[in-house]
This record gives sequence, structure tokens and C-alpha cells, in this order.
Amino acid sequence: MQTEHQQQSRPSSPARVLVVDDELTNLRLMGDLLNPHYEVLIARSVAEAREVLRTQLPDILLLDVMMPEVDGFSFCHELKGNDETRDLPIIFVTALHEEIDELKGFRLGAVDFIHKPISSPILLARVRTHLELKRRTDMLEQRALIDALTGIGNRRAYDLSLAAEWGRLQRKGSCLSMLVVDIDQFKLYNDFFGHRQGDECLQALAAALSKVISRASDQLMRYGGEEFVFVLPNTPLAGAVAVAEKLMVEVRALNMPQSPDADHDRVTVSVGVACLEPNNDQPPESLFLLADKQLYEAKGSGRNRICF
Ligand code: GH3
Ligand code: MG
Ligand code: MG
Ligand code: MG
Repeated sequence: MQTEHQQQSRPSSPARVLVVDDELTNLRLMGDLLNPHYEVLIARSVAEAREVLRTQLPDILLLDVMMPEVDGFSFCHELKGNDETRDLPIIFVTALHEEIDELKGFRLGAVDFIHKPISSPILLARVRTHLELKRRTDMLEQRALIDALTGIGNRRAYDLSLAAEWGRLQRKGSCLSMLVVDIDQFKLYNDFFGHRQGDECLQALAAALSKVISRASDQLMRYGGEEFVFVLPNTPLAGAVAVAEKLMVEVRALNMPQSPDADHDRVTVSVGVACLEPNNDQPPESLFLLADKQLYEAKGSGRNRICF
């Protein structure tokens, strides 16, 4: 799942550095130093920094401590308590020299602490190091959400996506739909063609199901084995059934033989559809249980069909 900020991430463009300091000379110095390498945003106060963060998420923050009104420590605490900014690496750049201040900075969640007056090459080197660490962490986090076989979201992505949408739509009072898709007689398919070809079938199916996604908020994930799940925010039951019908068309178009000697048996899927208005009384899994119950109906009534 992605936040609006993450969706704006720019893999090929230079990293974005926000520098917050109440003294213009400091801002100029750091700005001149960083500008040739990075996109630099500046703010002269915490209020200005908050304004910048409303629309742009930087890759790293260089933060002064002593500033009028709100100081850097308080701002760091604020950012660490906010889901959108929690993972933003913060480097304190400050004239404070006491061990206790440095310790406080790290305890608040900063990744580094640089003393003023700054050494230009050291500041640059530390910024570069922390940006690289952040880039790698982000990459690993993204990878941890992808199913290695099919390239779509995995079970972990599903758990996160469902929990996030459940909370979000509860606040909005809107509905959430789910499709659970299960390949019919897939054990037999593996028995006929072997596991390797079974894996290829899963890949082809995931690609076909992906074609059905038209809204940025809709998500397709591999729930496990030969089961896939669609999470469709702000979608009533009728809309979810329409998505299920489209996916049946895509699966049919794959036209994959179900067994080596069958002339007309093709790989099919069964689909369970459910819709709920997320609420506090039920856990998010209740939506899955409803959709899974419908899937069970679809299997029991002959497979290759949608139940809702
Ligand atoms: P049904 O129509 O009732 O769903 O029958 P089924 O055979 O599809 O269901 P069952 O749950 O009995 O078997 C699922 C099979 O899916 C078991 C396993 O052989 C296969 N399978 C699950 N994950 C993978 C995978 O990653 N690769 C391959 N090749 N096969 C898998
Ligand atoms: Mg200051
Ligand atoms: Mg299954
Ligand atoms: Mg199955």
C-alpha cells in the first residue's frame, strides 16, 4: 500500500533534502553545499517546515535545535508521532555540544547529530550515507510486500492494505468490497502438467487478473497458494460483482487447457464477493470470511462461477 506521499516518490530524480534553521546564514551555507547534489527545500521555522511537509515529503531532514517558538527536539517528536513522517530520517545540525543533548536527539529518533560549526565534507558525507541507507530500507520494504512468483502484492501487502482501508473507510463511512478468487481443480492441473507449469499458470493468471484493476485504489494480491484477493475501496456490491465478471472474461481469454488430453476443458476460477461498511464492532477479517463463504458456495455449486 502506498500513501499519497509515497506515490510521489521519484526514483530517478535527485534526492530531496529539507533544511530547517532559523538563521539565514546557516540556511545559505547548507543550501549552497547541498544544491549541486540534491533538490533542496528550506524553512526558517517549524511553522514553515510544517507547511512544506503538507505537500512534499523530503528524503531527509536537516534540523536545527534552537529556534524560537517550536524547537527542533519538539518538532522531531511531532514528526515521529505521525504516520506520514515517521520514517523520514532526521539529522540534527546544532550548536549544542553537550552529551546529554546529543543523547536526547538520538532518543527522539534522529539518525545522526552534527555539531555547528559544520564541516562541509562531513555534512555531505553523512547526508549521502543516510540517504543511501534510506533508499535501501525503502527498497527492501517494497520487496517485502511483493509475491516473488507473480510480482503482485503478497499476503503481507494484503494484511496491511485491508487494515489500512478498514480504518480509513470507517472514518469516511464508505463501503469496502472484496473478491476472493480461487483456481478450480488446481491440484489436478499440477498433477497433469507438473509444478513448474503450475507456477507458470499462476503467473499468467496473476497477469490476467491485473488487467481488471482500473482504479488506483483497487488492489490485487496473492492471498496464498492458488488464491487471489481483490480489495476494492468505495465500491458497492454491484461494482464488485462487475469487477468479478470482468475477471471471468480475462481468465476465459487465457484459454489455458486444464489437462493434456482435454479438448475443451479450460482453466477456470471461482469467485466469492462480499461488501461491508467497515465498523468498530467487527475485525477486518470479517469481510474476508464473508467473501470466503461465497467462494465456498461457488465451489459447492459447480465451480467456474461468481457468488455474492
Ligand atoms: P478447488 O477447485 O476445490 O479449489 O480444488 P483445488 O485442487 O484447486 O484446491 P486445493 O486447495 O485442494 O489445492 C490447491 C492446490 O494448489 C494445491 C497445490 O498443488 C496448488 N498450489 C498451491 N500453491 C502453489 C504454487 O505456488 N505453485 C503451484 N504449482 N501449485 C500450487
Ligand atoms: Mg537556531
Ligand atoms: Mg484454494
Ligand atoms: Mg483451488
